[in-house]
Amino acid sequence: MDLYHAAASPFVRKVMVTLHETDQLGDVKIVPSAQTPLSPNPANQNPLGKIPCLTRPDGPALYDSRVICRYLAHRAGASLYPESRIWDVLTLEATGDGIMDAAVLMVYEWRVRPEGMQVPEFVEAQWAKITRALDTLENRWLSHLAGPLDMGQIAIGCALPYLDFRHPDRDWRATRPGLAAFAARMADRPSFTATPPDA
Ligand SMILES: N[C@@H](CCC(=O)N[C@@H](CS)C(=O)NCC(=O)O)C(=O)O
Repeated sequence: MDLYHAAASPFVRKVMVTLHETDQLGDVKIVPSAQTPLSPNPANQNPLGKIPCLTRPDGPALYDSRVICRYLAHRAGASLYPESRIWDVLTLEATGDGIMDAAVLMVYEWRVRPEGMQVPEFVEAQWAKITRALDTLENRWLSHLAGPLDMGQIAIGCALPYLDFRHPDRDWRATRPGLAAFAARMADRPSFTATPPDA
């Protein structure tokens, strides 16, 4: 299988962490594919032009990190989507992905949109989404985050260091000690130390 990949992408990192955690790294060839909305990689088999995208020998290419991670967990028989708490896991994964979406849009606003057309209020509105999501995680989800590894934890575990990577001036830890401790725990896992974000 080919994985369209860029080490800066938190969505790609979800897939890489899943490959590590389910011992499937050897089944995937990494295809470097750094891109922006204005410069898609024509070889990428995701018609939406986004990464990650995973090609398979026995079916159409898979895209969206949620689909790819679920496929990989199923393929490995891994218990990253436990039926007993599936709605919590999927909601947590959606929260992690939403944080990443907002954080990536902030980057695009400054990097992709021409000078003079950038809208600071748009950037701050994205950051407001992130702070609401972080507060919800701190106030509602810490006990789940302390439990056995699942895809919700992997998604949040990838979203938090992406904030440090792209938005280091925003001190999200200051009022969220529980989440800060969770981020530190995840950072120690071999699957995370092996997949640091890289520009
Ligand atoms: N929902 C998608 C989001 C993927 C995404 O936004 N990837 C970014 C890189 S971090 C991308 O490919 N951007 C190029 C574009 O938006 O055209 C997923 O979970 O895979």
